[in-house]
Amino acid sequence: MRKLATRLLAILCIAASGSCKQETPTDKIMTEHIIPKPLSIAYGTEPFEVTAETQIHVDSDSSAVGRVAELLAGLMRPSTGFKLPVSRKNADSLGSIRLSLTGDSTLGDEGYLLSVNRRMVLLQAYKPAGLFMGVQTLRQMLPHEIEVDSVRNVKWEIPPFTIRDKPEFAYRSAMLDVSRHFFGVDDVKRYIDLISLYKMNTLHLHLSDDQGWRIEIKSWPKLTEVGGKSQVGGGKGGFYTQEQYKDIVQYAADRFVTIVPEIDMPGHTNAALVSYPELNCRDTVLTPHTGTEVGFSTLCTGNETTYRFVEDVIRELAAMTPGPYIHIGGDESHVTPIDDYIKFMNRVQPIVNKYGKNVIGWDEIAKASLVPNSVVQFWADVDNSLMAVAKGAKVIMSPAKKAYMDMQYDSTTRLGLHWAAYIEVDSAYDWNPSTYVSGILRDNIIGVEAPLWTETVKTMDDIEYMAFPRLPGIAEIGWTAPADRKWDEYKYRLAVHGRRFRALGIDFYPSPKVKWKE
Ligand code: TNX
Repeated sequence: MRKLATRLLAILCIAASGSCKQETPTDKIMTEHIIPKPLSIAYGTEPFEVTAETQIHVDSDSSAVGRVAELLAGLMRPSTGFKLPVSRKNADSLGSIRLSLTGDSTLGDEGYLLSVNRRMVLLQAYKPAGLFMGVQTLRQMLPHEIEVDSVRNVKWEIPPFTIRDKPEFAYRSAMLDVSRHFFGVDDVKRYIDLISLYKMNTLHLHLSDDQGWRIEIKSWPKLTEVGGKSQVGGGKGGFYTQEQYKDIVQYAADRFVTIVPEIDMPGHTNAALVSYPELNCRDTVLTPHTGTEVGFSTLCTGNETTYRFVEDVIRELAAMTPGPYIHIGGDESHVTPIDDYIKFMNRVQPIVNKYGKNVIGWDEIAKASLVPNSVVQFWADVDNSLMAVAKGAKVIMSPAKKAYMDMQYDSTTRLGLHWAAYIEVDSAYDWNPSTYVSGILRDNIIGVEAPLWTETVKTMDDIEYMAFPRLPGIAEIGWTAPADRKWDEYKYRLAVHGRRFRALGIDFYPSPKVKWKE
């Protein structure tokens, strides 16, 4: 009788996806707390238990699929202590976790189907990226101890859900400012790990600003020899060699994260100007900038050397960036006369295109003529962003009042700024990119980004404190349709993630808006 009731409930739940939480029959099934919330969940009866005998099977020769399987095994081996061998097998996956590519193109590039019952776990996707996304869901369905090295005495049960899932937006991004304070390769890799747990698929690296130039450019070596040696507060700064940058790009690609490098121009360029004074034509004494004021520097837009510089930088950057975009900044160029700014942007966009990449620029770039496929990133100025849409450009939504991870939570937060707003975890979650600016519609938007500027952020712990717990909310805004998102429900799921944050050693802000689980 009870089985029948459960089955009936499961059928009802498929119809009314996601709304079954209160009605589910067992406590085990109540453990649904996946972030971002999946498109639909149906509930079965008996969980799958991962044991010393469990194997991981793939049924494809694709090396990308093999890598996803190895990532899953690599996650589970230290905590469980099980061997979890990965092998290629076409049939008979009873007792195993099976990763499989299917011909179901309706899942899209990142969608997946995950079904769990007592006998097996079957994860299917149209593309390897979808398998990776499904693995993140599976990871969140395992006990949070899965994130810890060597724990014993945990029953490694996976609840019996059938999940069909795919994202609302294709572009789901975090930005890290490595210029104001420099963060090394290991920190960037950890950030990639943390954002990908929440299915973000893009990391935008803000590689240059007034305070420091962070990427080796072989044709202009002083950019890093000189411009790489400063940061806010006068610390030693740093930069990525091209080898290190490629290593980051590869690490990200293995996790289906695309790196979007940003060279901010023509403003925010003091570090470049100090390195090569011929790029400056203003009457100012140039010294390394270790403060936090903005808007005082500009490349000399009337000088041909500037365009040789820009082209060399973009050529070298494009050659080691497989992703489709190069971000050219364009914000707060307060000392560039507007006509010069427009001429500069009109000349620089085709240079980016010449090296096979599309442009992203902060919303000010909409003042220029936008070449086809240039994308505008809304951060503050509504008029600029509406102009971008009128010019046919797509938009990335990162409103400073909602999505800026460097804003303080409240006036007592030990780090951060508050020029845009104080942003508590509910405020960061509770907005809809498709209605945030009237006149910017769903179809104009490719996705969302959570930028983390680092004027006040010095260490990995600081990064974690500002990004968590807000970043999973931005990730959910990017993944889950607005109709399926409610703060009053999300806050319970987020509360459960506190355990996972702790297991991962994330130094998160324990917001009083959430009743964190011990
Ligand atoms: C504005 S957002 C900036 C950055 C600062 C940030 C601090 C944007 C495009 N420009 O230069 O770091 O505010 O919140």
